[in-house]
Amino acid sequence: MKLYTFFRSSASFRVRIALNYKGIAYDAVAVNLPKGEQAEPGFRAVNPQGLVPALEDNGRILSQSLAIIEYLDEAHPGPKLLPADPLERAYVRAFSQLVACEIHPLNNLRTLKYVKRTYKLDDEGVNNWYRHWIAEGFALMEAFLLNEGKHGRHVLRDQVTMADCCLVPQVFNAQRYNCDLAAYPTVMRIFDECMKFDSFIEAQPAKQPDAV
Ligand SMILES: N[C@@H](CCC(=O)N[C@@H](CS)C(=O)NCC(=O)O)C(=O)O
Repeated sequence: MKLYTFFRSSASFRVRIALNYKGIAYDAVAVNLPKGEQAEPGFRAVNPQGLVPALEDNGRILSQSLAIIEYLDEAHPGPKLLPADPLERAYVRAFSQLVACEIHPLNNLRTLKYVKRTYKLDDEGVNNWYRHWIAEGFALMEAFLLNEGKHGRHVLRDQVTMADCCLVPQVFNAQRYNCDLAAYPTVMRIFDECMKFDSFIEAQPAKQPDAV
C-alpha cells in the first residue's frame, strides 16, 4: 500500500491516522505542496485532482480522504472506524463532513493562495480569513457534540472513529495558525484523549519523513 501524502496536509493526516489505527503498513510517497508537486504531470497521472492524499492499494488508486478511510474500513481487517448502527454511522459521517466539507475547503492551500492574490491580502489579512472560518467551524463542531450528546472520550462515546481522524488534524491546523481554541472545550478534551494513542501520535506532521 502506498500513500501519497504531505506532512502538513490535514486530509493526508486523517488517512495516516486511519492506517495506523487499523494496523495497515504503508509506504509514504511525499508530494511537496508548497513546491507545487501536486500540479506536476507525474502526480496528476496518479490523481488528476492534484490533491493529496491518494492511496494505491493493489494497483488501484483511491482519492478523497473520507472515501479512502471508509474503503480501508470495509476492505481491510483491524478495528472498525465506522460503527455498525446506521444512525451512529450517520453521526460519525456528519461530524467528519463538518470538518472535511465545512471547514477544510475554506482554509486549504489553494483557497488561501487565491484570496491572497485576488483580494491583495497581506499575511495578516490571510490569517484573519483563516481564523474566521476556524472560529465558525469549531463553534459548529462544539455545538454538534453538545446537541447530539453522544460524545465521551471520543466523538462517539469512548470509541475511536473516522470522526476523531478528522477532528485531530483540524486542531493541529488551527494551532499552527495560533487560533484561540479555549471556547471549544469538548473538542479539545477529545483532541487530548486522541493524542494519547500511538496511532495519532505517529501520524502527526512532525513525525513524518518529509517534515522540514
Ligand atoms: N476533500 C479532499 C481534500 C484534499 C485536499 O484539499 N488536499 C490538500 C492538502 S490538505 C491539497 O492537496 N492541496 C493542494 C492544493 O491546494 O494545491 C480530501 O478530503 O481528500
